[in-house]
Amino acid sequence: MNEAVAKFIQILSSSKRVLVTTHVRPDGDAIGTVAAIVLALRQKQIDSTVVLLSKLPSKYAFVLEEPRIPHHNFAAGWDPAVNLDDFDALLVADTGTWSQLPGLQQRIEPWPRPKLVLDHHLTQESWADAKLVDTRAAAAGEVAVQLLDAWGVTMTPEIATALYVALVSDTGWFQFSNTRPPTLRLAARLMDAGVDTDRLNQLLNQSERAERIALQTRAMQSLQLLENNRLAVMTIARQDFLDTNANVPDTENLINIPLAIKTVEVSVLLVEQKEPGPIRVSLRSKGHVDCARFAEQFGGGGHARAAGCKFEGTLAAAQAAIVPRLIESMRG
Ligand SMILES: [Mn+2]
Repeated sequence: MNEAVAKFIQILSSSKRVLVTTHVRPDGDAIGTVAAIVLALRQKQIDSTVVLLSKLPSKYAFVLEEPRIPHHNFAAGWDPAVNLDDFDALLVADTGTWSQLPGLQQRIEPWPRPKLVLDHHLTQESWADAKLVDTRAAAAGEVAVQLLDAWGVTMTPEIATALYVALVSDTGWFQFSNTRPPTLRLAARLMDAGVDTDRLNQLLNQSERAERIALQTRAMQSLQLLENNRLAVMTIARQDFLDTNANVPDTENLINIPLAIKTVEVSVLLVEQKEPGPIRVSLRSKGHVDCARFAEQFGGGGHARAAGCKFEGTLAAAQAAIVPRLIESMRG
């Protein structure tokens, strides 16, 4: 057995209660992986509580709500109902960096209990007591399966559904280059375990709010094609959220739209937050530019084909700082 997996099992099986969390602005992989882990812990008679650092996106609410997974939202600060003394370990899924866990570092760093990181991102820090990181995995959900299988967890329809959400979210329904044969074999195994894929397709792809489509229209109207149509730049301003009545989670996947254009190699989306705060910059590449390396110049990170960073300043200043640097790295 993999050493990290063994350490995870040793720490988790000697815990009575585990605090489980994931990165800010959780996506389907984050929520699905967290749900699968909580359900696995439940099977092992280990109690757990989920803390989210952002509001649970309504699209993914069913993943936690259907199996009645208790969760707290820390978006507005630490919920006093969650007392760290009540927990024997912390498990962080789908990130390994404090910057993706705003508000947790001060509380967790001095906390003398084991901290576990289960992740598939390249950008990592070394504060965890045990790390199960597989950067080849398309989703953190794939990494979670390594743990669940080694621990002898039964693949119930509920766990399989949560993991399927994780997989489809990070692979764009098995379209992105991170989809490997093991990803598809796992998907088949999850279907065998009882996933209703048609229901998930309707819940995840055919349940959009009209407000989101209105925001998408605004983003697409902002589209600029630079460098002989190789670089796509889209912006969303605070006013766009106000005019369309959309929310920050409604920006998910917008960045992928310009990649439909044949000539586009890199897509960048700059989002001015609804509340005062830094500009959020997302990057996607078809392969030529390493997005993670680029984002690291601005204190961000991620994967080669998908990364992000934050920029303190106005939307225009962020655009002026980032776009010329991106053009430079596309020429380099
Ligand atoms: Mn992920």
